[in-house]
Amino acid sequence: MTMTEFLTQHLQGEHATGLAAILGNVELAVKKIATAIDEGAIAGNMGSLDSENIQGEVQKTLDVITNDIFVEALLKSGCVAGMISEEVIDPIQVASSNGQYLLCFDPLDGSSNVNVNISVGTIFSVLKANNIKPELNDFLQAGTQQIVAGYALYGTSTMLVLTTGNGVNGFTLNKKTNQFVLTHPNMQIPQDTTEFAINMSNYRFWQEPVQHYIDECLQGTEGERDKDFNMRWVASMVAEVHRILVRGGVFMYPSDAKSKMGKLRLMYEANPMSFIVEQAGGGSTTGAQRVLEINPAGIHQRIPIILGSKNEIDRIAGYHLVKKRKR
Ligand code: AHM
Ligand code: MG
Repeated sequence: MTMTEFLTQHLQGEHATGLAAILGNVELAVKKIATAIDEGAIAGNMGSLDSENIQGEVQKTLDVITNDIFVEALLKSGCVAGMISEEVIDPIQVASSNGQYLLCFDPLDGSSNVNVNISVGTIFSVLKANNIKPELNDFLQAGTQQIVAGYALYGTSTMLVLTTGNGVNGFTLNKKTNQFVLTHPNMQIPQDTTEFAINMSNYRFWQEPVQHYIDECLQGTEGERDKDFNMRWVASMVAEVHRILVRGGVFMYPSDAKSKMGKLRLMYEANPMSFIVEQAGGGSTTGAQRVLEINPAGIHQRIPIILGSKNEIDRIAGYHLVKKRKR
């Protein structure tokens, strides 16, 4: 079944027409981005630019190319009133639009991987526009308000994984037909896991609950957990979340002494991924709070995030709670 056929069958209610248009254009954008990434150095798409984004990170050539592809495709949907992107400081207002939706996206997540030919992704989410000419405040909605969230993974295959609030489905790009095909219906994250993903080089900066959890994992059969754990770190959140959707695991970018609010951005990284993970039966927390319930203070706000297999997430949240009680 193609993604278009799937959406025709599954999108229902007041949002069906608008979301079909938006997702059709997301699909087009993702195909174009996949081609730009595939062509890489041949098309002169590699390397960095002189510019920086709002987070002060040097922009890669592909950061800008992929942002432009996404904006251009979504402008065509006619349903989007405004957009925010990791690569653009202010909200993008769609001047001539009667659009009823807002789009939040990171066009190229994990872009430090691009020049070394490792998987990257695109993350997006759709909110209802309460205003035809949306201002910054109109975007500041909690993650529970998301109507759709998804990511594209440019890995060994190109995939699009989506939730419309009714489970999670994964589609693989068939390059022969140029169509996304349903290959991963109703994705479910196993409740238990023995795999974790965290940037271990930050160990000395973490707070005690995270250190405690990782210490236990490292002790394996010789410690409290009485089982050995495995570790992965791709440095691409999309690749880590995809692995967790396929075989379980925990992904963490927690708050630490260097970056109190963590590294990842709430509105176009943490919220869409948390929506997808919860829809697949997993959990997502800052340690102290469910990510989806946070009221954003800014469109580029950062947030600590710990997500994945439900029983492990509950355990880590429990460690944070114990620490809070001791204070
Ligand atoms: P980016 O949006 O600038 O690519 O940064 C987000 C990425 C995530 O995909 C990944 O989990 C993290 O940054 C990697 O961080 P680190 O450089 O500490 O490994
Ligand atoms: Mg990013």
